[in-house]
Amino acid sequence: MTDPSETTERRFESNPTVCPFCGVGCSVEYAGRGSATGVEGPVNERGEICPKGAAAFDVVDSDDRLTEPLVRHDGRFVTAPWEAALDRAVEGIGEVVDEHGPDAVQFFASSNCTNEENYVLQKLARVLGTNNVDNCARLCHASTVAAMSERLGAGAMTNTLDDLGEADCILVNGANPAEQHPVAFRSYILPAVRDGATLVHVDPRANDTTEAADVHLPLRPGTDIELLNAVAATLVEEGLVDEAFLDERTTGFDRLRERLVDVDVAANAEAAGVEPEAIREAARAYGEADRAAIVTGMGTSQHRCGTDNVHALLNLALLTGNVGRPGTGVNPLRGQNNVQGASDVGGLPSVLPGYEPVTDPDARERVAAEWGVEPPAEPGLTEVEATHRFGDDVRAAVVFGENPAVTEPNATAVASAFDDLDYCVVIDLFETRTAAHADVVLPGSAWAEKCGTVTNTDRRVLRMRPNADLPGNARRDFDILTALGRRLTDRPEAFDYDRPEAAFEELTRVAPIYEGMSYAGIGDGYQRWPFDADAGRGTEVLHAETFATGERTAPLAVVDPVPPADDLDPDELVLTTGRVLQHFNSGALSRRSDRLVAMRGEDALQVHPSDAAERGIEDGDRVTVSNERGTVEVAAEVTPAVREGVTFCTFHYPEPLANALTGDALDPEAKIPEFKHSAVAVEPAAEAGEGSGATGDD
Ligand SMILES: Nc1nc2c(c(=O)[nH]1)N[C@H]1C(S)=C(S)[C@@H](COP(=O)(O)OP(=O)(O)OC[C@H]3O[C@@H](n4cnc5c(=O)[nH]c(N)nc54)[C@H](O)[C@@H]3O)O[C@H]1N2
Ligand SMILES: Nc1nc2c(c(=O)[nH]1)N[C@H]1C(S)=C(S)[C@@H](COP(=O)(O)OP(=O)(O)OC[C@H]3O[C@@H](n4cnc5c(=O)[nH]c(N)nc54)[C@H](O)[C@@H]3O)O[C@H]1N2
Ligand code: SF4
Ligand SMILES: [Mo]
Repeated sequence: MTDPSETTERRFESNPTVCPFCGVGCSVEYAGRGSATGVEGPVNERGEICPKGAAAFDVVDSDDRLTEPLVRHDGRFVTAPWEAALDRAVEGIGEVVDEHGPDAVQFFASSNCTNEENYVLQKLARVLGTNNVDNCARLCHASTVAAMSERLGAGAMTNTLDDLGEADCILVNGANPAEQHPVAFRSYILPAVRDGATLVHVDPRANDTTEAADVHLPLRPGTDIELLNAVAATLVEEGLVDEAFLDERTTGFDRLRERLVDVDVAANAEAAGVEPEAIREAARAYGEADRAAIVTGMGTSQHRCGTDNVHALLNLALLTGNVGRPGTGVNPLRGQNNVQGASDVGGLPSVLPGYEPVTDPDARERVAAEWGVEPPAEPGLTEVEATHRFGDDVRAAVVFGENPAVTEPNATAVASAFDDLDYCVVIDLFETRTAAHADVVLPGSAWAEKCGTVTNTDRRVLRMRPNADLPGNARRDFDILTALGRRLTDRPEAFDYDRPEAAFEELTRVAPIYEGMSYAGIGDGYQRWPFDADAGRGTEVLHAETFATGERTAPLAVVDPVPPADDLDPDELVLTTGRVLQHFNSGALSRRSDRLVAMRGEDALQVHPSDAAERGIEDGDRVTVSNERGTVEVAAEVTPAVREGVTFCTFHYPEPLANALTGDALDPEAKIPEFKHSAVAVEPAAEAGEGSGATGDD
C-alpha cells in the first residue's frame, strides 16, 4: 500500500492514541504507509498490538468513507451542504417532538466513540426531555452489569488486567480472549498460565483460547446455569468454600447450600452435555487456588437468562472468597474501545453520568445545577425495546455510530421497523444498512481523527489524539453533536463547548466516579475510576474492605436454570453466534481493510462432522440455514471444533446475516437479546449460490 499522505490531500501525523478495535485499549499511532504501529502505552507496555490494531488505519483511509452530508430527496439520497442537512435533521426531529413529545425519539449512543461525544449525546437527549438513550452495551454486557451492580454495587471489572497475572486459576466463561482481546490474552492471561495458573475454558466451541486451556467444558449453549450450579455444588460438597469469607462478607449461604445439596452433579453435567468429572476438575482447580479469577464474555451474557448466568458466576467467587484481592474477582472483558465509557458517561436509559439513577432526585438536581435543566425522572427505553416500538410510540431516531439493522437480533424485522419511523438521522462513517433507512446521514469522524478520551475494560480513562485530518467535508463527531444540541434544544448555551476537554471537565463535575480527573492528569498514562481526587489515583481492586454497595457483605443467590426461548425440534441444530480474530462486529470497519479481508474473506458456518454427515454436507458446501425468522445461505466449515448439535457463525457480514435468524427474546431484567441460542434447520443449498457479500455493503 502506498502512503495515503502521498496519494491524497489528507494529512497524517503520528500521535499516540487508542486502538478502536476492542476494549483492551492498546496505544497505537500512525506509522506511515497507511499502517498503525503499537506504541508503549499503559496497557500494551511493550507496544504490542494484534492484527486488527495493525490494520486500524485502513478504515480511516477507506475510499468508501462518507465525505458529504446526505439528505433524502424523492426517496433517494442527494448530497447537501452542512447547514441544509443540519436544518433538515433538526426540523425532522423537532416535528416529532412537537407532535408526540420527546419520548417519541430514541437516541443510540456509540460505544465506538469518545466519552466527550457520548456525554454530549446523552445530555442532548435529556435536555430535550427524554431518557431514551442507550448504547450497544445493551447487546453486550447489560446482563453482566445488572447482576454485578445488584450484588456488588459496580458492573465493571472488579480487578485489573495487571493483577490477572497473579491468579492461580483463571476461569474463562463464554469468552474467547485469544481472538477478541488478543493483547489481554497474550500479555496478561497467557503469562499467568505459563507461570502455572490453571486455565478453565467454558465454551461450546474449541477456539484459540481453548488451545491454552487445561480444562475445556464444551457445554451446550444456554446451559451455563446447570454447569455453574454443578461447580458450586462441588465446591460445597468437597469443602472448597471459604468459611471465614462466607461469615464476614456474605449473606444467604444457608439458603444457597440447602439448594446446592439437591443439585445432582451428574444430572446437571448431562443437561449441559459435559462429563461430570470435568466439572469436578474445574471446581477443584477454581476452589483450591489461592487466587482464582473469572473472566466472562458474550457466551455468558447474551441469553434471555444472561443476568442469572452472571449471578451463578458471582456465587462461585463469593463462595470461595475470590473477591477483593489481587488476582481474583469477576472480570467482564468489554467490547469496543469505549463501551465502558459510553455507559459511564450516562449513555444508558436508567442512569445519569456516573451511574446515578435517573429516579434519584438528588442526582437529578446535581446534574440540573450544571445543565440548567433537570433531566426527566422516568427511565427511558433500552435500544431493543425501542426498535420493537418503532412506528408505534417511538417515531424518530438519532443513530450515532451504531449499525442496529445488522447487529440487533431479528435484524430483518429491525431494518423494516426503521422504515416505520417518521424521521431518522444517522451519524456514521459509511453508508451502512442502517443509514439506508435514514432521512439524513451526517458524515462523522473516525477514531484517528478525533481528540477526547475513552475508558478501557479495566476502568482506565485514556486519551485519544488526532493522527489524520478529515476526509472531504466530514466533520468531527463532537462538533456535529454540539451543533445538534444547540439547534434542537432550547438551551443552546448548554452545548457551547470550545473543545472536547471542556465537556470532559463538565463530566468530572457531574459523574462522581470521574471526579478529580483531567486531561493533564491523564497525559500519556491513564486515570482509573473510581478516582480518589485527594490521593490522585484510582482504585485498582474493587470491593476490598466493603463492596461498592457500601455494604460489608454481598448476598449469595439461588439461581435456577431457565430454558432458552427457541424450542428445538429433534432435526434442528442450535445456532450460536460470535466473532473471529480478523473481523469486528457488523464488519463496517473491518471489511474496509484489505489485509483483514485477505486473512479471512467470507463467513462460514461451523458444523460438526456427524451433523454434516447426517445431512449430506461436505466441507465447503453451500448450505441454507433457516428458521421462522429467515433463511441465509453460507459455506459450511465441517469441523469437530463445535460440539455435536451446535452450529456457529459470525455476524460480521451483511450476507449471510446471523441476525436474520436470531430472535426477539430479551432477558427480563437487562433486556439483552438471546444472540447465543437459536433453533435452525441446516441443509444443503439447492444449487450453488452467489458469493457471500464479503466486500458488499454494510
Ligand atoms: N476480533 C474481534 N474482537 C472483538 C470484537 C470483534 O467483533 N472481533 N468485538 C468486540 C466486542 S463488541 C465484544 S462485546 C467482545 C466480545 O468478546 P467475546 O465475549 O469473546 O465474544 P463472542 O465471540 O461473541 O463470544 C465468546 C464465546 O462464547 C461462546 N459461547 C456461545 N454460546 C455460549 C454459551 O451458551 N455458553 C458459554 N459459556 N459460551 C458460549 C462462543 O463460542 C464464543 O467463543 O469482543 C470485542 N473484541
Ligand atoms: N448475532 C450476534 N449479534 C450481535 C452480537 C453477537 O455476538 N451475535 N454481539 C452484539 C454486540 S456485543 C455488540 S457490541 C453489537 C455491535 O453493534 P454495533 O455497534 O452496531 O456494531 P459496529 O460494527 O461496532 O458498528 C458501529 C457503527 O459505528 C460506525 N462507527 C465506528 N466508529 C465511528 C466513529 O468514530 N464515529 C461515527 N460517527 N461512527 C463510527 C461504524 O461505521 C458502524 O456503522 O453487536 C451485537 N450483535
Ligand atoms: S488487543 Fe484490542 S486494543 Fe489491542 S491492538 Fe488488538 S484490537 Fe486493538
Ligand atoms: Mo460488544
